[in-house]
Amino acid sequence: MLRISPGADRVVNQVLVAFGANLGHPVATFRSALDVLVNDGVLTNVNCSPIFSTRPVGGPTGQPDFGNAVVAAATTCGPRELMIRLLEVERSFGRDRDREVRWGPRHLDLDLIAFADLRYVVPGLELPHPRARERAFVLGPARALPLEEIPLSIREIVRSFPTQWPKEQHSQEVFLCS
Ligand code: PH2
Ligand code: MG
Ligand code: MG
Repeated sequence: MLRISPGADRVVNQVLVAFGANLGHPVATFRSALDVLVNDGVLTNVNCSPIFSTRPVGGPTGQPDFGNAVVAAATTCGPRELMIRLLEVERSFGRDRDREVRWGPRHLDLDLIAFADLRYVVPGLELPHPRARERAFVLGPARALPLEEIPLSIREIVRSFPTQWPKEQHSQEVFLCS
């Protein structure tokens, strides 16, 4: 008899997720948040860029520098389901959207940058992320991922990203994520 394990019929998709934080301890937060996402089965086959220290783009002046990283991974979640899981993890690491300033300080920001080669727009989620290619704090870490570690379905999106960005947005590689 053919036995099908639970979830075996779920489609696997490749995704790119950007991590950002400038409150608390971004490096420790990224590692723990990634552990949660992997242990909960939300993400598998994870490849994490180094973590970069970046100057804040937008938001209030004087806020701390950010830690930023980009993760290429697989998921069996659909795009909306994945976004909901990412928002839950943000909350569990201290993010309080009711109190924060737009583009201001935050404990954890998890942005879905690409979901396979899907083009998708619903309220609260646009794919690929509409501002990713303008943001050095996404481009730098994404460019630091070896292309061969980026699954084919999202490699073209990463390859299409600019390779240069304004000098004032240059960032510094600080830690390995794993
Ligand atoms: N996120 C923002 C706004 N500005 N700047 C940097 N350097 N890194 C971020 O992750 C970031 C930002 C909104 O999410
Ligand atoms: Mg976000
Ligand atoms: Mg963001």
